[in-house]
Amino acid sequence: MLTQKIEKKLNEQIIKEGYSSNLYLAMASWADTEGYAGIAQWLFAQAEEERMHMLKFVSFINERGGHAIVPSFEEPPAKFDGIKVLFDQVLAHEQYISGSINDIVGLAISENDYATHGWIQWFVTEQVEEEASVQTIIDKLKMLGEKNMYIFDRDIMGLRGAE
Ligand code: OFO
Repeated sequence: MLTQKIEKKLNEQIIKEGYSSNLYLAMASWADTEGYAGIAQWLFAQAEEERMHMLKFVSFINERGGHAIVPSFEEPPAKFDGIKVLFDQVLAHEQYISGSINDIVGLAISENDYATHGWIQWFVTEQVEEEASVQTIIDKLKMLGEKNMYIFDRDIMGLRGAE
Protein backbone atom coordinates (compact mmCIF):
# COMPACT_ATOMS: atom_id res chain seq x y z
CA MET A 1 0.00 0.00 0.00
CA LEU A 2 1.30 3.44 -0.91
CA THR A 3 1.42 6.18 1.69
CA GLN A 4 -0.48 9.34 0.73
CA LYS A 5 2.78 11.23 0.36
CA ILE A 6 4.21 8.71 -2.11
CA GLU A 7 0.95 8.44 -4.03
CA LYS A 8 0.88 12.23 -4.43
CA LYS A 9 4.53 12.33 -5.52
CA LEU A 10 4.05 9.54 -8.08
CA ASN A 11 0.96 11.27 -9.44
CA GLU A 12 3.00 14.44 -9.85
CA GLN A 13 5.47 12.41 -11.90
CA ILE A 14 2.63 11.38 -14.25
CA ILE A 15 2.19 15.08 -15.03
CA LYS A 16 5.93 15.46 -15.70
CA GLU A 17 6.27 12.37 -17.90
CA GLY A 18 3.13 13.29 -19.85
CA TYR A 19 4.41 16.82 -20.33
CA SER A 20 7.77 15.43 -21.50
CA SER A 21 5.92 13.39 -24.11
CA ASN A 22 3.98 16.42 -25.34
CA LEU A 23 7.07 18.63 -25.30
CA TYR A 24 8.99 16.19 -27.51
CA LEU A 25 5.96 15.76 -29.73
CA ALA A 26 5.80 19.56 -30.18
CA MET A 27 9.54 19.63 -30.94
CA ALA A 28 9.11 16.77 -33.43
CA SER A 29 6.27 18.54 -35.17
CA TRP A 30 8.30 21.76 -35.41
CA ALA A 31 11.38 19.91 -36.76
CA ASP A 32 9.14 18.16 -39.29
CA THR A 33 7.80 21.49 -40.59
CA GLU A 34 11.38 22.82 -40.84
CA GLY A 35 12.37 19.89 -43.08
CA TYR A 36 14.44 17.99 -40.51
CA ALA A 37 13.04 14.53 -41.10
CA GLY A 38 15.73 12.67 -39.12
CA ILE A 39 15.53 14.93 -36.08
CA ALA A 40 11.73 14.75 -36.17
CA GLN A 41 11.89 10.95 -36.27
CA TRP A 42 14.17 10.88 -33.21
CA LEU A 43 11.89 13.26 -31.31
CA PHE A 44 8.70 11.38 -32.25
CA ALA A 45 10.31 8.22 -30.85
CA GLN A 46 11.28 10.08 -27.65
CA ALA A 47 7.69 11.31 -27.29
CA GLU A 48 6.50 7.69 -27.45
CA GLU A 49 9.01 6.63 -24.82
CA GLU A 50 7.89 9.36 -22.46
CA ARG A 51 4.31 8.22 -22.89
CA MET A 52 5.44 4.70 -21.92
CA HIS A 53 7.12 6.18 -18.84
CA MET A 54 3.88 7.90 -17.89
CA LEU A 55 1.96 4.63 -18.31
CA LYS A 56 4.46 2.81 -16.08
CA PHE A 57 3.60 5.27 -13.29
CA VAL A 58 -0.14 4.81 -13.90
CA SER A 59 0.17 1.00 -13.60
CA PHE A 60 2.43 1.09 -10.57
CA ILE A 61 0.26 3.50 -8.56
CA ASN A 62 -2.87 1.43 -9.19
CA GLU A 63 -1.08 -1.87 -8.56
CA ARG A 64 -0.01 -0.62 -5.14
CA GLY A 65 -3.54 0.32 -4.08
CA GLY A 66 -3.39 3.99 -5.05
CA HIS A 67 -5.32 5.90 -7.72
CA ALA A 68 -3.45 7.19 -10.75
CA ILE A 69 -4.99 10.46 -11.88
CA VAL A 70 -4.91 11.46 -15.56
CA PRO A 71 -4.19 15.20 -15.56
CA SER A 72 -4.48 17.95 -18.13
CA PHE A 73 -1.12 19.14 -19.43
CA GLU A 74 0.35 22.58 -19.89
CA GLU A 75 0.70 23.43 -23.58
CA PRO A 76 4.31 23.06 -24.76
CA PRO A 77 5.95 25.71 -26.97
CA ALA A 78 5.21 25.40 -30.70
CA LYS A 79 8.37 27.05 -32.02
CA PHE A 80 12.04 26.61 -31.23
CA ASP A 81 15.08 28.79 -31.91
CA GLY A 82 17.11 26.31 -33.94
CA ILE A 83 18.33 22.75 -33.60
CA LYS A 84 21.18 23.36 -31.17
CA VAL A 85 18.94 25.37 -28.84
CA LEU A 86 16.29 22.66 -29.07
CA PHE A 87 18.69 19.91 -27.96
CA ASP A 88 20.02 22.13 -25.15
CA GLN A 89 16.40 22.42 -24.01
CA VAL A 90 15.97 18.62 -24.20
CA LEU A 91 19.06 18.14 -22.02
CA ALA A 92 17.92 20.75 -19.48
CA HIS A 93 14.50 19.08 -19.34
CA GLU A 94 16.02 15.63 -18.81
CA GLN A 95 18.22 17.00 -16.02
CA TYR A 96 15.09 18.43 -14.39
CA ILE A 97 13.35 15.03 -14.70
CA SER A 98 16.40 13.27 -13.22
CA GLY A 99 16.15 15.60 -10.21
CA SER A 100 12.52 14.74 -9.83
CA ILE A 101 13.23 10.98 -9.99
CA ASN A 102 15.91 11.46 -7.33
CA ASP A 103 13.32 13.20 -5.13
CA ILE A 104 11.10 10.10 -5.42
CA VAL A 105 14.04 7.91 -4.36
CA GLY A 106 14.63 10.17 -1.35
CA LEU A 107 10.97 10.13 -0.34
CA ALA A 108 10.72 6.33 -0.74
CA ILE A 109 13.64 5.97 1.68
CA SER A 110 12.23 8.41 4.23
CA GLU A 111 8.81 6.68 4.06
CA ASN A 112 10.39 3.20 4.35
CA ASP A 113 8.73 2.25 1.06
CA TYR A 114 11.25 -0.23 -0.30
CA ALA A 115 8.92 -1.51 -3.02
CA THR A 116 8.77 1.96 -4.57
CA HIS A 117 12.48 2.37 -3.95
CA GLY A 118 13.22 -0.84 -5.87
CA TRP A 119 10.78 -0.06 -8.68
CA ILE A 120 12.04 3.48 -9.29
CA GLN A 121 15.62 2.25 -9.88
CA TRP A 122 14.70 1.51 -13.51
CA PHE A 123 14.03 5.23 -13.95
CA VAL A 124 17.29 6.17 -12.22
CA THR A 125 19.20 4.12 -14.83
CA GLU A 126 16.98 5.37 -17.65
CA GLN A 127 17.73 9.01 -16.78
CA VAL A 128 21.48 8.36 -16.85
CA GLU A 129 21.06 6.88 -20.37
CA GLU A 130 18.76 9.65 -21.58
CA GLU A 131 21.05 12.42 -20.43
CA ALA A 132 24.05 10.65 -22.02
CA SER A 133 22.30 10.12 -25.36
CA VAL A 134 21.24 13.79 -25.58
CA GLN A 135 24.74 14.90 -24.57
CA THR A 136 26.17 12.78 -27.43
CA ILE A 137 23.88 14.60 -29.86
CA ILE A 138 24.91 18.01 -28.50
CA ASP A 139 28.60 17.04 -28.84
CA LYS A 140 28.04 16.04 -32.47
CA LEU A 141 26.26 19.33 -33.13
CA LYS A 142 29.14 21.30 -31.65
CA MET A 143 31.57 19.52 -33.97
CA LEU A 144 29.46 20.06 -37.06
CA GLY A 145 28.29 23.62 -36.58
CA GLU A 146 24.89 24.82 -37.78
CA LYS A 147 25.97 24.93 -41.46
CA ASN A 148 26.28 21.17 -41.72
CA MET A 149 22.82 20.52 -40.33
CA TYR A 150 21.81 18.45 -43.34
CA ILE A 151 24.55 15.92 -42.58
CA PHE A 152 23.52 15.84 -38.93
CA ASP A 153 19.89 15.34 -39.85
CA ARG A 154 20.79 12.29 -41.95
CA ASP A 155 23.13 11.05 -39.25
CA ILE A 156 20.45 11.05 -36.56
CA MET A 157 17.89 9.32 -38.77
CA GLY A 158 17.22 5.88 -37.37
CA LEU A 159 19.29 6.55 -34.22
CA ARG A 160 17.57 5.28 -31.08
CA GLY A 161 17.55 7.13 -27.79
CA ALA A 162 17.48 5.37 -24.42
CA GLU A 163 14.82 2.62 -24.32
FE1 OFO B 1 10.83 9.99 -18.79
O1 OFO B 1 12.58 10.09 -19.17
FE2 OFO B 1 12.88 11.62 -20.17
O2 OFO B 1 11.88 12.82 -19.34
